Amino acid sequence: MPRGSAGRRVAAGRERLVRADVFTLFPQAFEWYLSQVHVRNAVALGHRFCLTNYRDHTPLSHVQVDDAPYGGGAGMVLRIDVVCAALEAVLPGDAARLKDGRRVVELTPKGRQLDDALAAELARQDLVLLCGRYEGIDERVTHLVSDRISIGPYVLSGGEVAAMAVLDAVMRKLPGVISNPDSVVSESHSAVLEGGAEYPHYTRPAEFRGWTVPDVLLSGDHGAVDRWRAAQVRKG
Ligand code: 6GU
Repeated sequence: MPRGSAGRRVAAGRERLVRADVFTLFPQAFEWYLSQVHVRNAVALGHRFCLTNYRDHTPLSHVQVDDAPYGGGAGMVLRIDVVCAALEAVLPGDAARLKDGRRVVELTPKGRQLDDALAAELARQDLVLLCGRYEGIDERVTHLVSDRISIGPYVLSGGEVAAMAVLDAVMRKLPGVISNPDSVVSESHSAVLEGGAEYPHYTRPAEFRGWTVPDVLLSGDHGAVDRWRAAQVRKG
């Protein structure tokens, strides 16, 4: 792969460009995340991140997006007609066919838990992330999605924080996005480390409040440093 003048990898023409669409009632929640340097790197390479507010495309009056649950009970449910209208307003074709060419993901605590392998899988195709709020999305969303993903065994107030976790894990898998590609390959939990944690990092000062840095890291012996790091990874 060619390298840019700053030593950064630049996308070769054959690199696939990914489009990630996020559907949410709270697009402003993503502003900080999308301004981060890694995201801007990805956009500069030609990847796209598109935010859509369900509310901007609702076919209902009074910008209604949710409704009381059939059968009664607490909370409100995001309507399936509203979700379909938003999808069909910004992506081509029937909402139920979108999953044929891309991963369409509902963020839900009932989903499959995100891990590194799933992030790598998601990075290979265009991505649509559907965030729910309130009690979630009408269960008929199952007709639209290829995946239901959770980020862990706890309940969040909405899918937005989870969507950012998914986006970030996926984006780091896109070639050229991380300036130093070695940092992606050796990163925690990737297959190279066989699922183990990354080795510990230290920087200056070498001593602070009596807290020291392992001598081997100050030794200048790169072979010894590599062996120490490998041993740390194995220890987990
Ligand atoms: Cl994806 N959504 C919500 N609401 N809570 C969660 C989650 C998702 N993953 C873990 N907890």
